[in-house]
Amino acid sequence: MLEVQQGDITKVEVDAVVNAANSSLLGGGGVDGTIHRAGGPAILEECRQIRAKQGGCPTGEAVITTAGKLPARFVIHTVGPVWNGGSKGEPDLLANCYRNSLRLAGENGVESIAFPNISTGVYGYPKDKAAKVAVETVKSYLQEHNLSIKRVVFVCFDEENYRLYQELIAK
Ligand code: AR6
Repeated sequence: MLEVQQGDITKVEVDAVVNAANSSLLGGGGVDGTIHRAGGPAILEECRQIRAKQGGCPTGEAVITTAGKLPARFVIHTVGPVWNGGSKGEPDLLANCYRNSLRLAGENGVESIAFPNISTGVYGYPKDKAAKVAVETVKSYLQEHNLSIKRVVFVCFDEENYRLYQELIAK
């Protein structure tokens, strides 16, 4: 049920791909830039519509759009916390990203979902700490909720995250 893969999340065959977005929902660098480039303009168009309605996406929250040209059906955009030393609510906010993404996926009948290592790039969240939050939160959320989700793939871009997730999943 929980899997780890190394590589580019836009290539993974799942129903929903999670994007590590920012509150503007208008794209950026990192995995966000790659998802918008690979998925094409339909994703940004829907993000703009959501932004017009609700004015962006607060940290820890998530919104869902088409996946455009990606193999997935949906992109779930969530906004991770910027790491600020760890005592500014970062762990709870990061956990909320995973919970809200899974909730939206469940509401849309998603059976397989891929997560990037949210906040561990530009937002500077320490990789070991973020990986623990991710795996623990996903495990307990799936245990506590009866969702359509059968498969969760943690897609790691770098070797360090890949190793950390493999260790955590093996436990
Ligand atoms: N597939 C999977 N993972 C990737 C990919 C990819 N194609 N590219 C990068 N990563 P980041 P953040 C990994 O910086 O820290 C954006 O500008 C990367 O190695 O993309 O949440 C947004 O617009 C890292 O482990 O996201 C926001 O402004 C992880 O994805 C801001 O960055 C997250 O790195 C969000 O920062």
